[in-house]
Parts: sequence; C-alpha cells; structure tokens
Amino acid sequence: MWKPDLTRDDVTPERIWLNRRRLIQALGAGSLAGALPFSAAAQEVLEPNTWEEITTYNNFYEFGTDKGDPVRYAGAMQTQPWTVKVDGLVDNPGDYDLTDLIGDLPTEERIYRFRCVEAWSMVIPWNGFELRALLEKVGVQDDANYVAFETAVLPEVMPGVRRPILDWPYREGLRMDEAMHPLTMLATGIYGRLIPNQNGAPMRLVVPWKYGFKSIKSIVRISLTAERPYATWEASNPREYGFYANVNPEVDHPRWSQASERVIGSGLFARRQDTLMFNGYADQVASLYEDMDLTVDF
Ligand SMILES: Nc1nc2c(c(=O)[nH]1)N[C@H]1C(S)=C(S)[C@@H](COP(=O)(O)O)O[C@H]1N2
Ligand SMILES: [Mo]
Repeated sequence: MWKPDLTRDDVTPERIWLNRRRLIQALGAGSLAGALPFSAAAQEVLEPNTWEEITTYNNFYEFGTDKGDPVRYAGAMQTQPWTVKVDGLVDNPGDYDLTDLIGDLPTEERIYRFRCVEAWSMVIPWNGFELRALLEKVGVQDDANYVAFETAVLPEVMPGVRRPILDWPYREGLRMDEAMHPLTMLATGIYGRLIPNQNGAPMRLVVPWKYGFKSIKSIVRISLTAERPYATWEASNPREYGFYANVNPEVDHPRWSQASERVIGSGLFARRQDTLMFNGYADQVASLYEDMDLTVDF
C-alpha cells in the first residue's frame, strides 16, 4: 500500500536488502520461478545499482541540465499534498489528491534495467504499481487510444523551467497497448523508500523497454486521448527522438551509436555492455510492434 509517510526507519538497509535477494536466488530460481509473475522471474539475474548511484546521477531538466542539478535543487519541491488531474476520454475525470487516487493500489517491487538515450544504463529496484491498475480505476473509454502525461511546472523551486531548455511542461505519451502492458508501472518508491524528489516524486512513469526520457517524472496530469499526444523530446527534435523511443541497438541516434551502453557505477574504467533489443524485454513487448518498421517509427 502506498503510504505518504514512510520514514527512514521503514527502510530496509541496502546491504540487508541485497543479501535477502541473494538468498532468494540461492534457493533456486527454478523452484520459485513457476510461482512468480514473469517479471519477477526475469528479475533474478539483475544486480541493482546502489541508492547513491540511482539518486545522485539524474536527468530532470526542470532543475537544470547537469546530472547533479536534480539532487542539488529538487529537495525544495513540495510533494505533499499533490494533485493529479485526470481528464479526457475517461469515466471518472477530476482533480485527485494523490493519496485518494493511488492509496488503495497495492505496491510491489520491480527490478528493471533503465537505459537512457544518452547511452548509459542502471538497474533500479522500483516500488509502485502497474499503470493499468490506475487506468482501470478511473475508467478508460472505448475511443481512448493514447495516454498523455504532464510534469509539474514550479518556477519557484525549479531553476530549469525559468529558462527555455525545453517546451515546458515536460510531456510524454504512450499508445494504449503500451500503457496497459504489465511491465509499465507508476513508481512511488526505490529500495522500499519513498521515491526521492530528484527521481520524480511523488509519482513517475517507468517504461523499461523504452529510452529513459519516456519515463516522465513528478506527474500532475494524466489525459486519455484519441490522437497521439504531444511529446516534449519528439517535438524538440523529431529527427533524433521518436515518439516510440523503444531501446534498439540497431537504430543509432544521429549523433551516436546505440549499440552499447556505459554501465553507471562501474568506476574509473567505465564498463560498457551491449545494448539489448527492447532493453532486454523483447519477449514481453516485441509483439506490440510487429507491424511497424522500427527504423521509421523509432
Ligand atoms: N519531467 C521530467 N521527466 C524526465 C526527465 C526530465 O528532464 N523531466 N528526464 C528523463 C530522462 S532523459 C531520463 S534518462 C530519466 C532519468 O530518470 P532518473 O533520474 O530517475 O534516473 O527521467 C526522464 N524523465
Ligand atoms: Mo535520458
């Protein structure tokens, strides 16, 4: 259950958390896998990045473009109370208090690969729930084909939005089948703690098979639409950033290769690894794009 009032005392220390996970692995993925949902079974091999790495190397341009700007400035953002507008082709539109909107949705942990379009990657243990659960709660109407999201614009505390870095508010969108996919989640925590502001508190999207920029932070609006919605990075440079933004080692960014990625946390001699098709989630999501030319709809 999502609680807005978790404290540091509620937290599982990272080392205990990791040991517990290794124990589960040692017990044998084989015996457990059958009982677990597919995503949990697929998690077994991933070794998460540290809390420190995940929460100090961030992209959140509302607070500035430097990787250290979000942790430097985002602490000033007030995330309680938090209102989310739900509108468009939905049965129950409204301005919801976040706790009313998601307080009864059971949270779970998902350890996902996270691949930025800038060709770096991490592994992050998110806490949250499937986006699908929220959409079903508010009631998706038949003519809704897409879900659009918006981030807060708070000039008082966000140095970045006082400058035309991007066309604020930051906006993103998903096709309905992507939004309803069981891998797509809304995250409210990391390592069992409330998600820090620099990672998109109090609630951010996580779409693990897409480049990180699709995973929009600090959401204040969710709209159900018939037409494909505006997406900030696509609009800023459609030649470089597509609406789909599926991780694809075979389709390079015009200015750099997407075939491999720098592993954050691998130290001075930064390890690179091959980038996986759909970021390693091809078995679960490739069928969504069967009829598409991925070099055109990138
Ligand atoms: N509102 C908003 N959401 C955003 C961004 C941003 O600048 N503003 N950056 C995106 C990019 S490019 C990435 S890689 C991820 C980074 O998430 P993290 O800092 O939690 O790793 O957030 C995405 N969501
Ligand atoms: Mo990114």
